[in-house]
Amino acid sequence: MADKDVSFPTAEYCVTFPRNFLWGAATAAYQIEGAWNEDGKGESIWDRFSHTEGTILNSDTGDVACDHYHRLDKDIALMKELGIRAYRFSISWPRIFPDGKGLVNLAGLDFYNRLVDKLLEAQIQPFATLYHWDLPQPLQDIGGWSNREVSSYFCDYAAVLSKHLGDRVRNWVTINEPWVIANIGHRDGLMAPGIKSQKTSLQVAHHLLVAHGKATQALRADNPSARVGIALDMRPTAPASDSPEDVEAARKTWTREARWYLDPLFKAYYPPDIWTEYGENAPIVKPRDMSLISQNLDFLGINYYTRTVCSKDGPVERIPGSEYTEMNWEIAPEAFCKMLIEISHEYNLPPIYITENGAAFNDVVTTEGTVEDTNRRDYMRDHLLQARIAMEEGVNLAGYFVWSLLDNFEWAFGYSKRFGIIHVDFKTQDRIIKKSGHWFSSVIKNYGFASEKAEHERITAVSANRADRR
Ligand code: GCO
Repeated sequence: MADKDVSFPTAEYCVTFPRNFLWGAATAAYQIEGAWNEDGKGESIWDRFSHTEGTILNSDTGDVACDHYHRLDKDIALMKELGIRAYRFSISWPRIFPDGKGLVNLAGLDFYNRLVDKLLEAQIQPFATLYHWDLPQPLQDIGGWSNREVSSYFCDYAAVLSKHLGDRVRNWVTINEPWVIANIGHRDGLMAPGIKSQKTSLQVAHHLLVAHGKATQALRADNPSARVGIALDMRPTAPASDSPEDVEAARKTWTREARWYLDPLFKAYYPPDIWTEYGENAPIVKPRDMSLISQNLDFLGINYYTRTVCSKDGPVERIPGSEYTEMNWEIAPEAFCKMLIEISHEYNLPPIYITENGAAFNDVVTTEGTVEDTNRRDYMRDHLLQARIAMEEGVNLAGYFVWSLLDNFEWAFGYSKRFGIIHVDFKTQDRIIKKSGHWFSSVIKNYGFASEKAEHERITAVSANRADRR
């Protein structure tokens, strides 16, 4: 393969993106902020979970994480240096409401006020996620997301943020990855709050969608120009063989994981076959819930990392010939393109943002103090290439946020998995922009990247083909 580093202006062939394509980076509060009990912040379910013996690899916690809470200026300066146009961060609910409801903690609000002001000063658009998994522990004590009342407290929390930040924050993501919250947190018990019940997980999933619907209304009530979306984790499936059993396993897995959210959001119903299969575990749904859930959205956020190859006996761990990241996730950029095209045909979708895409690799700091993560750069490049092909196929893709800005606390894996385009030394808190970060920066500046002739021709061919079909 030709050197992928060829600098853009001199490259003979290139992959270019529209001028208004939004380039961003993403993080989440518990994974980077630290300051877990400072300035009046309450305890979250992730504080409780990570402080419980045996839950997190190496007994790591997010107590300090990247210490971003105290290093705001430095981190925004790094984003500015990279030329990032938008920053997707999450707000820690227990910083705003230490008890989950009731009294607002002004110091917590002040932190996000400063963050937003400084981002705007640096000409970086804020994309605020309201819920990236850190529920206030007092709300878990009354049942957490399995208690429908929590969706009303979430709505109150959204209203407070809209009132205080809505004059400057235009883009809001309500809930991040409802499937993971419901299934890994409440069915498998591997993430906070560590519950193991299929029935609870399905009710939680429904209440998360209800909470999304209520928050959407609250965000728009005060600020009619607010743009609201949700971020879904999406793993397309492929059958391990042509056998009808494998094909059916792939279809069912996709229905349980992706359609279970896409159908209510964009068609106002749950997939009937899986609903029947869940039997008495199916969630309690109240009248009007489905219209609340399926309100028009301004964008759909998609978090994409990998695909699942399904056989009748379960997911296939290793596909011969495929490459894998440190998470043991197959690198599957073509499945990304295919999925974007398929869902765009099937659903009437608003513009899509890739709200997360990235990879964990074992990074090494060289004696020169650099991180030569060519593997991560290639991962991003290959996915961006496929994103660009999907756009030529008619997918309404408006932006791309890399996961993640910084190496951070990777949930049950603690600090053992590095996803950042900026390296963090967790002892000294020193930051180093990795090779992938420098590359991403050049992509933003140049609206694209140097490519091989074949890649360039592929995009031109898709484009011509589509024009013919019109
Ligand atoms: C998720 C979360 C992120 C993760 C990232 C890598 O997708 O699980 O949104 O917080 O860190 O996805 O696993």
